[in-house]
Amino acid sequence: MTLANLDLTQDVKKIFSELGIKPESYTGGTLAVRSPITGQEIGRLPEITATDAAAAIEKAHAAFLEWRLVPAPKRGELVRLLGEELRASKEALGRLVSIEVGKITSEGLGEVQEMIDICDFAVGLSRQLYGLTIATERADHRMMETWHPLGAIGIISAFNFPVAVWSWNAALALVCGNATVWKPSEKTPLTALATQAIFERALSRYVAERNTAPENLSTLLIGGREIGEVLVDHEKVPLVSATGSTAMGRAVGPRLAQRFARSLLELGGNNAAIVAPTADLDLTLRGVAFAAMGTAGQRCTTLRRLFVHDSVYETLVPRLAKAYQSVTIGNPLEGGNLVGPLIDKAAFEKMQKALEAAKFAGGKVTGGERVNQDNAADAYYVRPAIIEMPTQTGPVLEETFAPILYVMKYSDFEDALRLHNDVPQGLSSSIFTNDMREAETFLSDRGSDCGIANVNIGPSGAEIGGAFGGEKETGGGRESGSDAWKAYMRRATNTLNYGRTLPLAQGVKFDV
Ligand code: UN1
Repeated sequence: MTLANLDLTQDVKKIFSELGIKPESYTGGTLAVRSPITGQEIGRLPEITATDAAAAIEKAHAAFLEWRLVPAPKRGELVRLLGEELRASKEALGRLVSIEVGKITSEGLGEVQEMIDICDFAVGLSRQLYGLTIATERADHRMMETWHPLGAIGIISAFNFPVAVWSWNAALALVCGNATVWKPSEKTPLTALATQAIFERALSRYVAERNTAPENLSTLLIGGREIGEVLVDHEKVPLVSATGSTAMGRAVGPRLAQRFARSLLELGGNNAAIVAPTADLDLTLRGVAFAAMGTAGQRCTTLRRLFVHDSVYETLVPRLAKAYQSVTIGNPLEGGNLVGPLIDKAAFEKMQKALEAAKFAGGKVTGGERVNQDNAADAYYVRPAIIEMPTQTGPVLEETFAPILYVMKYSDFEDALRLHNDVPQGLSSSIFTNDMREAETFLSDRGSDCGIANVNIGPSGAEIGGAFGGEKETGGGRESGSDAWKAYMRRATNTLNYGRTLPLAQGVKFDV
């Protein structure tokens, strides 16, 4: 079937009826949603007003006041059920992700798998919210740390991981004793609606099993920027976790700081890989191809800059260019296609602007043109672009959310390392090498300055077990695995005197 004849509204209807969502929740509203696969409208959602959003946040705060009293392992039980419901709805939600974002089927399903994985992680975590006991300088005293729930946590998510980002935050926030309030991207409210319905299923099972849970533990706010602002400015929201562009982070961060609320920022990346003389080139080729072209270049971890040693440049780069020419582009729901569409026309235009700027800066561009245009006028499919750049200038320093890979030649490892770090962003990074010194140097304190640094795998596709996030303009936040849970709790230091005297710290005397 050609794209022009494809009607995705039937698919959406089917998925929503499977999830028990009524048509009035996604038709007849003011927020139009388009599928990037065809460009056709697939839903119209009612939007919340700023006043109602503020009232919903108050209710979420009330939910937090109750939920924090439930023992953490019991809270974990709710997240366990959420994981089960996600398993049951994996096909449906994964397909909806593909329809709303344009991801190929395995990536749509992979996104739901990430949600399931973080639920499993959070269930274990619900029995491991531990603090330290610290040696005190006073006799008959004990000093310890206790971690307490924080409040109603704001979550602002981007279109490219429309549901996984919610789950990384929500699964942890919930076991940590918080309520959540979610403002998804305006481009992907359908998957948000579906996720909220799945959460509610888990919640009703939890309550049916005679557990206590307040209402409004998870709140979904559908709306535009002004609704995000309500969330950011609301005094009952102690933390906002925001994923999106650096520009968004620049707007959100200071507003939160103004009222001394916390921010967890996951902003732009400009991820690079170094291909060293000893690299396994077959493995490198596959690693680079997935990281640079996968998800049509629309991951924050997408590989955007490649530094290739001059001894392997002439072998690797033509092979890479060939892979770019032959990669299958088209309907992401059809098996066999590896590159789906860009999210919308604006994304296409930004990509073309970057290509122009690269040419102007002396870049040799292969690919980047629109394809499949005749079939669906409002869908934006492109051939991924590979650009040989003489130097790291102009658009190479920016994150363009599209499949563009800038390739640069190097001869000295230290030079490559310096250029690698010489961009404003600091999310993810890789080196392809079999030289132990290079690999270890890359991971060392004078190596990659990113939050994620890999050897012999690409920079994208991180597992949930590690802390995810980056430095510099990427915003400094960490979510998902490791001890990222600490961001969703407040720490209290407790000192306890079990003696009969009152020694003061630092030897202070104050006898009244
Ligand atoms: C993002 O693009 O916003 O590491 C997050 C990855 C995924 C997450 C990407 N696990 O590519």
